[in-house]
Amino acid sequence: LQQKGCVIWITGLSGSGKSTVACALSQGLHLRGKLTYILDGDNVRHGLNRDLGFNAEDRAENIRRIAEVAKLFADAGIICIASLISPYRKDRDACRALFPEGDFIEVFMDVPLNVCENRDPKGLYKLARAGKIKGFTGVDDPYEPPLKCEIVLQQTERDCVSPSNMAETVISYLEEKGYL
Ligand code: GGZ
Repeated sequence: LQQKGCVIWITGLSGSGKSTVACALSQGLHLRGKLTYILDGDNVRHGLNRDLGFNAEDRAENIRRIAEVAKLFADAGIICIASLISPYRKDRDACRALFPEGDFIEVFMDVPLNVCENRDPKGLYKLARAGKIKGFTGVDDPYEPPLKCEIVLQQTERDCVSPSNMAETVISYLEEKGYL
C-alpha cells in the first residue's frame, strides 16, 4: 500500500469554516493523488447518527461513532477528514486514544465567536439568540478549545485567511510528518 491513513480532526464553533476547510483540504490532497473521505458532523447526523441530538451525552456519542468510522477509513489507508464541533475536550481526547500515536491530527479552527456569529451562514445563531434553539454551542452551550493540538488555524476580524491557504498549512504538516 502506497498511502498511510490518518484522521484530520477539525474542531471549532459552528460557522468557523470547518466544512469549507475540509473541502479545500480534500481537493488539495486529491491533486496530490491521495484518497480522502470527509465525515462532516452535520451530514452524518442525517444518516448514521440521526438518532442523536445535542445534549452532552448525544454529542459524545456522535463524536465517538464518527471517530470509530474514521478509524476504519484510516485503517484502509485513506486520509479521513472529520469536521464536527466536538466541543468537549474529554470527548476529543477519547477519540485520540483510539489511534496510534501521530495518526490523530487535531486541527483547531480558532475563530472568535463574534466572527462566526456575524457570518451566521444558516441563521442558527440568530435563532439561538432568540431562544428558538436551545443549547447552541457558543451561545448557551460550552465550547472547550484545545489546550494542545497539532494545528491551529487562526482567523481574526482583521485578517482573513483563505480556506485554500488553511488547507495548505495542513498539507505542509502532513508532508513534514511523512503522510504524503
Ligand atoms: C451546535 C447545532 C445545534 C446546537 C444544530 N449546537 O454549523 P452547522 O449547524 O452546519 O453545523 C452544526 C451542526 C453541529 O453538529 P456537530 O455534529 O458538528 O456537533 S457536535 O460535534 O457537537 O456533536 C450546526 C447544527 O448542527 N446545530 N443545533 N444546539 N450546532
